[in-house]
Amino acid sequence: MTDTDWGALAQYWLDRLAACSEPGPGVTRLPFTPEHRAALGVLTELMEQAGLGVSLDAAGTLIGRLEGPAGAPALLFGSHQDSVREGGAYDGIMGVVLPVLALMKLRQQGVTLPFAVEVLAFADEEGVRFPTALMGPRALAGTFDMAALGLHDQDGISLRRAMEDFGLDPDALPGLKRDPAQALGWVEIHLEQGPVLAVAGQNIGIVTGICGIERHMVTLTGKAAHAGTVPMHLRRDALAGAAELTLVAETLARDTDGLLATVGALHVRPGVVNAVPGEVALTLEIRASDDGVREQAGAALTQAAHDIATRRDLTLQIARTYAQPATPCSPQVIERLSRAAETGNRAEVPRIASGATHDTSAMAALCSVGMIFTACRDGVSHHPDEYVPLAALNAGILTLERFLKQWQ
Ligand code: HGY
Ligand code: MN
Ligand code: MN
Repeated sequence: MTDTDWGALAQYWLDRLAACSEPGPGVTRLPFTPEHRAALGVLTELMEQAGLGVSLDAAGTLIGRLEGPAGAPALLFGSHQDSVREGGAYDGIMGVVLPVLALMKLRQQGVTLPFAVEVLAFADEEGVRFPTALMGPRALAGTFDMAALGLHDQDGISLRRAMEDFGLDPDALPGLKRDPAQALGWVEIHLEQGPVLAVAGQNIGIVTGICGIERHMVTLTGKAAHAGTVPMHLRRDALAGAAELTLVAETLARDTDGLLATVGALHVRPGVVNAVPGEVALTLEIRASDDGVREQAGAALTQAAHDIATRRDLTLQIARTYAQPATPCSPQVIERLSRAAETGNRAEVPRIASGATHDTSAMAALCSVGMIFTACRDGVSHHPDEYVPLAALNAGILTLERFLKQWQ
């Protein structure tokens, strides 16, 4: 097979995995769902074709393992199987398919490695179904907070219940903690989800670090009322308060270098045309590559929410439900990946910071980590139009193949 054939083979498997989705535009594959189960079936087929031993751990992480010499530590690869709602066919899942194909390539070349290799498909990185994420890598790193099992999805199903219904034993999570001595390092290949590489005409970039992130659940409660009979000055309009907070967050982020703030989800009750909104639940997400900047913004916006609620006679519930610190990638792994990706002149391999978060953020608590970005068309992601060109798929597999061969 030529290198181009490997990219086409990757696209074949990505197309099959994209079909493991709820109906509707793009890909919707949430953790511990029938769609997740279907994706595990396709990934198992692919991993077995590459000669990997396949298992599912208590966190719902599918593990494809290539044994090395007895007792040898493992190089770890992988990403997440889940998507956002109506997302793309590459985010996460491409980071499982490409390393498996790189191992398949080595197998066809008769190459044996002096270490073991694992490719991991984590259940939940997006944190779309439950207000938490990264359970799989956090369990391996021993940093998972078991209290998160009590968090519920929008249907009131707890994470614990969803896992049990999926056939998993959440109480076995603490036992997943890995011995760091058995982990040589972690590499995640992921589409950039931005336009930088595409604009630069590059297929591959090496990630220098991942931004920090925190998420707050905010509920503002006023009083639902008739939209035609209650004068403006007598209203306790929860949506007006939520709108004010949203604009305060936007203004703070616009005015603060390196800060991003987003109100991504907002649920209005009663949510009808002729009633003053009585209650609004919204998500407030804050990102920055500097943890101090992010935490200051979190405190400032929490205070702003209290001030708005007081002034508008609303009650406020606000809780930080998720946070992960900014994560620098390992200089040694960056160097190795740059060498593996170099296309003649190392200066050609761009180094790029990640504004998106990844499973890599959590794996950094276990071992040295690195990331490879592939270009994506127009920088589009978290959208049905997400697309990684064949040349970038080929370059990704080639980079992984060289990285494995060069790791001695
Ligand atoms: O939200 C993110 O940055 C990632 O796509 N989960
Ligand atoms: Mn992702
Ligand atoms: Mn994503």
